[in-house]
Amino acid sequence: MTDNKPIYVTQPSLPPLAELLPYLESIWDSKWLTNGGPFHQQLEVRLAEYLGVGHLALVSNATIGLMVALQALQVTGEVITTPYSFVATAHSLLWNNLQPVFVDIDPGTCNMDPAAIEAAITPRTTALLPVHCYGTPCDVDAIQRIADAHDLHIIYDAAHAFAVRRGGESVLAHGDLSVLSFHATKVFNTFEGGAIICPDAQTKQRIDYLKNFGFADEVTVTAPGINGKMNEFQAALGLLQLKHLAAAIAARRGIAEIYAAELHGVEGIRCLAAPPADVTQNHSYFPIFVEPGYGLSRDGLYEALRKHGIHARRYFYPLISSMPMYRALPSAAAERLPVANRIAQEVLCLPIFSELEHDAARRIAGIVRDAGRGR
Ligand code: T4K
Repeated sequence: MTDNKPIYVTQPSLPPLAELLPYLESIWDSKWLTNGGPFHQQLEVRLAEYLGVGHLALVSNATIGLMVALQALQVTGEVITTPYSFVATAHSLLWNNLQPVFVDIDPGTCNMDPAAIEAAITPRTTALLPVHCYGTPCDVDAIQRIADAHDLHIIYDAAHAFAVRRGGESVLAHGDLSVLSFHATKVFNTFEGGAIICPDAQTKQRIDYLKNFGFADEVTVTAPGINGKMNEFQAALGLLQLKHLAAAIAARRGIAEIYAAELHGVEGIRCLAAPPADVTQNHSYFPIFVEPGYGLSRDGLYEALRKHGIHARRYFYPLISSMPMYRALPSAAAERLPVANRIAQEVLCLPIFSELEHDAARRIAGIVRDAGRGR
C-alpha cells in the first residue's frame, strides 16, 4: 500500500470489464435499453432467488423506491422514523407530504428503539419507517407487534441490508415492504439502483405501475406514477455483480475481523457489538464510536485519519432532525433524542470494501490506536 493514495470509506466493487462486454453486445443488438427489458426481467427473478424473497420490483434508486413504497401503501398523516439515517429516509416522507415523527435509537444497534416507537404513536400515525442501520436487523418482532396492535404499515428502509439474514430467513421478508439500495457505495451495486421487496404479486404489480408513470397498458394510467425504472445497462451489471457477490462479502468480513481484533481494548473506542449468532451480516459499514477516555474528539480522529489520506465518514452526522427542513418539528428536539444526538457526535465509519488490503486495514487501525495516545 502506498501512503499517498487516498483511501475512501468505500470503493465500489466492479466485475472484470471483459465479463461486461457480452451483456453490452446483447443490449446493442436488441436495442432494448429500458422499460422492463430482458435483463431487467432476469435480474428481478435472480435477485428474488438470491435474497430468498417472494417478489421484487427493481427501481432506479432507493430514494425513489421509498417514495414509491409510501405511495403504494397510500400512507397518510404521520410516519414514525429515525433521525439517525441518510437524509433520503426522511426526505421520502416530505416528498409524499407526510410528517416525519422522529424517535430515539438503541445505542447498541443504532436502530429505532421499539419502546420509543410505541410512545410516539398518535391517532394520525399510519406507518413506521425503520432503517436496518449498517445492515444490523431492527427488532423486527417487536416492531411487528406494535404495528399489529395499532394497525400501522411498516416500510423498512433496507438500503444497507442486502443479503442480511436472520434466523435462516431474509430480513427483507419483514414488514409490508422493504427498500434496498444498489448505489455505487453499497455492497451490491448497479451504479445507481434499488429494489422494493413485496409480499405478493398484486403489490408488485401496483409498484410496477407506479414506477412506470402509472401505466397499466398503452392507454390506461392507474395512478400518478413516477419514472422509477432501472435500465438494461444497470440490470446487466446487476446480473454480473451477483456472480462475484459472495467473494466480495467474504472479503469485507475479513476486513471487519481485522478492525475488530486490532481495535479491541483501545480505550474510548467502541465497535458495534456483533449481532446474535443467527444473523448473517453483509459488513456494509464498519462504524466505531469515539467515547470519553479516548485521547481525541471524534472530529480530531477524523482529521488525524485525513492527514494520513484515510477518508473515514461520519455516517450519520449531522442528524436528520437537526437539518433546517426538520428541526422545527416537535419530535426533532434534541432533548427527545438523546441517544441519537450522542451517537451522531461519536460515530466514524472506517473504510471497508472488498479490495481494501489487509495491511491497509491494520495501518488504519494503528492510526486510530496511536492518535488516541497523542502519537
Ligand atoms: N436510505 C439509507 C439508509 C441510505 O443510506 C441511503 C443512501 C438511501 C436510503 C438512499 O439510497 P439511494 O437513493 O442512493 O440508492 C452515499 C451514497 O450516495 C448514498 O447512496 C448512501 N446512502 C450514503 C450513506 O452514502 P455520500 O454523499 O456520502 O456519497 P459520496 O459521493 O461522498 O461517496 C462516499 C465515498 O465513496 C467517496 O468518498 C468515494 C467513494 N465513491 C463514491 C462514489 C459515488 C467511489 O469510490 N465511487 C463512487 O462512484 O452518500
